[in-house]
Amino acid sequence: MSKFKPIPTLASGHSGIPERLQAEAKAAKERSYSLKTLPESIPRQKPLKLPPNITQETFDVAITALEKVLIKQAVELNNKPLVDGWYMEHPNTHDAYHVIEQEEMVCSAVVYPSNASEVQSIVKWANEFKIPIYPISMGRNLGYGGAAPRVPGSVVVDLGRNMNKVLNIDEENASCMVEPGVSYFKLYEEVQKTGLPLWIDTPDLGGGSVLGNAIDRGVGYTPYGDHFANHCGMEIVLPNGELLRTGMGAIPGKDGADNPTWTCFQHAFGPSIDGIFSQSNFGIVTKMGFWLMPATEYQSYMITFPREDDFEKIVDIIRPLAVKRILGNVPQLRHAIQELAVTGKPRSHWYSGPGRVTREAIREGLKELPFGNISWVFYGTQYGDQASISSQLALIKVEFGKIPGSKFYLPSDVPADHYLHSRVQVCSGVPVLKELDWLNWKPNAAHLFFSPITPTKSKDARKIHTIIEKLHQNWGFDTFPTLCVAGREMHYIANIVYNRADPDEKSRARGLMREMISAAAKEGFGEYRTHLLFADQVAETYSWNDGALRKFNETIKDALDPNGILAPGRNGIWPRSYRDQGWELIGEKAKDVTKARL
Ligand code: EUG
Repeated sequence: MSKFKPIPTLASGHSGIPERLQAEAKAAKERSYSLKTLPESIPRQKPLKLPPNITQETFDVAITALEKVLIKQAVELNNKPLVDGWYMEHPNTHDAYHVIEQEEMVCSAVVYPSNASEVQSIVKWANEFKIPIYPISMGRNLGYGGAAPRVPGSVVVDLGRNMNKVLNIDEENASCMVEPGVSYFKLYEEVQKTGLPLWIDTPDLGGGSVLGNAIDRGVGYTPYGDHFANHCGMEIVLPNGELLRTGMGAIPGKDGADNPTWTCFQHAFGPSIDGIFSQSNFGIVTKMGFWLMPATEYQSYMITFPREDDFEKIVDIIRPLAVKRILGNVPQLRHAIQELAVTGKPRSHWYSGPGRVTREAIREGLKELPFGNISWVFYGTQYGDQASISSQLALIKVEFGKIPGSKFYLPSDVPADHYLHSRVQVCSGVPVLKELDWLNWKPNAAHLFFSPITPTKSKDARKIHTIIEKLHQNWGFDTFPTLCVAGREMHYIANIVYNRADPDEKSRARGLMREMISAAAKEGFGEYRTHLLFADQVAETYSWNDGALRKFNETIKDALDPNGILAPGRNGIWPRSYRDQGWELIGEKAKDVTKARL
């Protein structure tokens, strides 16, 4: 008998696991908990965190008023013990992967709207009481802040719980329209139910919100992997409570229907404004359209490379293949250490000495795997009919074959439990859980992503890799590089895995993050996305011409949200009333985010 309650299923709630993954989820959770030394929760050390400048009395009045504007009794105070939980049972009260004290970045309450009109009411309520609200779709932005509000004491607006419908699947247009609480798992199941030959695109893990991930400009791995690029049409509640539709959705459909071209054409007429609602705090997206990919034949593969310094050659071979779109999706280049990590075995299985896992230990560990002493692995997938896949693969083999000792493998060449089989699923739009396993590297593991953009050119990629590698060495962390190839650029994702129970590790993770952001910026590199606590520092690196971009964002923010109620500080955008009050984590403050005003 398992000591755990069954993991919530999709049938029991929007955020649950599909039936097909029950057994796998149970096993993954048990592995994760077998390494956990932290208790499930500890008693709260601090009183309920109120919004800034709000007394208990005003807060009580405000909460009573908030309950009245909602159909359901749908407000919960955040006064119970905080539970980090597990991936499929994650909190909406704080960041499950806290990089500072668990209790520092918490909300005062969570509210659950049931429709856009209730979201409008909540926004009006926030303006009336001057209480900051922090919308989440599902709160699985893990590694980037999870469900935590940047301003503690904010009221989290959990859109997903009651707004989780796939509103439409359009067979002919190959598109869909979703609400914030639709996960990749759920969209996949819903598309399967239609029996239509359509694919969704999923990131490495399937629990996240399709809408939320896209407005954070997340990435998946089919040819539709750029999620924001493949969205079409948004409905948005503005910070003044007004409801807006973008793109062709701004034209009223006949007799009150949705406009039939809403999910066909992105830009419509006039300025293309969808982008300003991604990675911002300018509006709450309540509906979003996405293109689905017509199902096709496909072939996944992996190529291994023996030497560390094959890196340059690999990158320069990838570039023309990617730019010519012979590589049709978002392939990944990973370091050999990830081959060890993704087995799910803890770090201690591979290395018990002091400091970082040594190259020697990686070499030894690789003997347990089928590929010998490798340094890099390229995970690719080709699409189309068999004839085009064959001709693409022939080209790809010739190109990578120029690197001595490189080896090409199909899924049929590797053992049934090898990670390549998981890539086969992800790269054909089947959401999985497998990627969770490499979090077992450490006990009580949490992770934090450092995500710079590098041109797909060997010199640049080497520069970024060297910065990351050296600073990981300085701060005592193993380096986990995953390069997600978009084409002319690659998202270099360095995953810092740390033990949540160890304050020293957390402090070093913060130091490492801070120094990587700053060292990368000195060379002209910047991040595509970051954890909430580093958003100010990253936003500040986009400083060209005396911070023209920041000023532009502030102008929009102040015009749309004069009371500064919507997610203040998200992506480094602070409303006027918060600016220069000590909130921005820049300059001296960036040196120790624990000293921040929180
Ligand atoms: C990954 C990729 C991302 C990201 C976080 C994680 C992949 C990890 C391309 O974007 O933001 C294996």
